[in-house]
Amino acid sequence: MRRNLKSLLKFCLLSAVTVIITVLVYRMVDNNFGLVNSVDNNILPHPKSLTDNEKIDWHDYKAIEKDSKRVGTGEQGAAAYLTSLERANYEKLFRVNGFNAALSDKIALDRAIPDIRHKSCKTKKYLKKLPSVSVIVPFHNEHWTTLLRTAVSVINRSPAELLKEIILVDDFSSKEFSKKPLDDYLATNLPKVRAIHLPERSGLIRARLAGAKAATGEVLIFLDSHTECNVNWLPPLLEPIAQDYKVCVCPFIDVIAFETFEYRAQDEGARGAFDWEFFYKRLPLLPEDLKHPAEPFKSPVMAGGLFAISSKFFWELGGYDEGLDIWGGEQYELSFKIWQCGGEMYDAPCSRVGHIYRKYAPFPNPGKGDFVGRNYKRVAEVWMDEYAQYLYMRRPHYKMLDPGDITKQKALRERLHCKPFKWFMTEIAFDLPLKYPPIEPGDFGFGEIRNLGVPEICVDAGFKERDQVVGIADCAKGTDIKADQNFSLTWHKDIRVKGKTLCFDVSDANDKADITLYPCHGQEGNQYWRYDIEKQWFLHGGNPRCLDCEPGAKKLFVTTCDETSKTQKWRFENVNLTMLADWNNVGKLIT
Ligand SMILES: *[C@@H]1O[C@H](CO)[C@@H](O)[C@H](O)[C@H]1NC(C)=O
Ligand SMILES: *[C@@H]1O[C@H](CO)[C@@H](O)[C@H](O)[C@H]1NC(C)=O
Ligand SMILES: [Mn+2]
Repeated sequence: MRRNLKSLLKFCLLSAVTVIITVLVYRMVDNNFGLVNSVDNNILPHPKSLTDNEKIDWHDYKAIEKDSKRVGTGEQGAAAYLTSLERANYEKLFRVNGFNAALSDKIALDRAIPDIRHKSCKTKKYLKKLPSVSVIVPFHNEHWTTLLRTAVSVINRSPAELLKEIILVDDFSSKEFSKKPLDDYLATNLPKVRAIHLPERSGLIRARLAGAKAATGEVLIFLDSHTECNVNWLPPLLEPIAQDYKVCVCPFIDVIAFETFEYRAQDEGARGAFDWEFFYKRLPLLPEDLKHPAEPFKSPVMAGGLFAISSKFFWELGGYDEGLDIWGGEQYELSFKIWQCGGEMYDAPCSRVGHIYRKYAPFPNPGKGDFVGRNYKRVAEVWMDEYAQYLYMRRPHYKMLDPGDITKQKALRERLHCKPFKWFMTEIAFDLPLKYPPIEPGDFGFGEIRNLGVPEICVDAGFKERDQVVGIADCAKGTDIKADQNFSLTWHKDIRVKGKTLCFDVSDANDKADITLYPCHGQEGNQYWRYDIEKQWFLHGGNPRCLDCEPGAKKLFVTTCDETSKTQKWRFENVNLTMLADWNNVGKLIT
């Protein structure tokens, strides 16, 4: 009995020592990634308490409970409407804001919005020790209540101990309230919020820089001036930065409808990208991202307006290029810099922020010529190496634009030993060229589509618009009748009406289904077509049906393929045999 007790004690002691050693080794390894050490490289790793890695539930259940009970106009993110009596100001305010500002004035600044996060976000814990935050909100003539609602939502939905300050950067607004009335309002009602007033119109980029310079928090979070932060938005943005200060994190951006202020998701996430005219685009999530819907996933570029970055890393990267004017291209500049110069960028699905997408931009053109083009050229010249030519191919006048002095930016790239753009394209945006090829392949075929069973009949779009059905008509070739019978089978594997971005779309799975014109989405699916040159078939969809017609009824449709049918055979006026033979590889071309 005694012997047993002794050996049991020995065993316990041994186990305890093993556990302690394991924990210590784990902590030592882990310490090297802590923000505390990274923020100041001069301080050697110091022993942290064993609770440093502790995770806690950051939800503010009291506030959630209180929000759940709110009722009234726009509460819970429901669509709201003005009564006919309230519409007096509607037109005037809509015109200067690009959204329904009169309605905004009817909605509480602290309204509740629905918690639409993935359900696993609701039980997720985050590091107890997170860095402090400065929220920076640049604005130019933002409407009073949308600006204040932005600040109020930050305050109400952020842990007070993490939120150091909110800085509203007034970019030389001309609206009355943006000066003293705003300062007074903030001083009385929102002590954590202050406004800085720029002495001249500086543009979005320089306004953000001015805010960042004034900020004292460890992490900078940039927000647009008409946003609303959702439940527990802050910890998911901060944790990846606490673990590695060279990480930039973006929230999911939800939609606040410009007319009704309804709050809804735009989708369940996508990776940021661009096409070669520098339009912001999105790429699908990767299979491994889909397996972890509450975990941050890597994104090649940010949408631009909403992101968190450590102040240390932001300034190591030189902030934004100060030569960028007004707006445009800054999201690419910062994203390329982050990736190429040793950082990473993530989207955090559990952090959601609503944003009013305006109906139109209400501000006049600043009268500075093609400043967006000049910005793009700066970004291209400094960061994109040989890939810059693909932008210039589409916008040849960029070659003539003067990007200004870029020696400082080039020196920064040297100094930080930033990687080439080719590395970014092959490692981070590796699937971008599939969807947005630097050099677009030609068409598989184009011209008239003539039936072989009834050779005087051709496919005819009849000058129709979206959502209208495509039919057949007498072939117009060689006659002077105006006709709409010219189509391309593009490398996207869709059929487009010449001169329009309308595609042949079949959404009906019946045995006999209409073909409708719908804006081309380049995603195959409903718009996928293949031309089989041997059988002379136009095949639609992955479970293919064949293009067919009923000449008497003048009807065009897709139906089950039939080797013996004559009306299913079509002659396509011009085809590229090389491309057709290489069908499966087209669209996979990476140059
Ligand atoms: C049809 O469109 C192509 C370009 O897609 C053009 O080259 C061709 O001349 C057009 N054909 C007719 C008959 O207009
Ligand atoms: C057919 O496509 C190939 C590959 O894209 C291209 O090189 C060739 O010029 C095209 N031929 C014609 C006649 O357009
Ligand atoms: Mn905006």
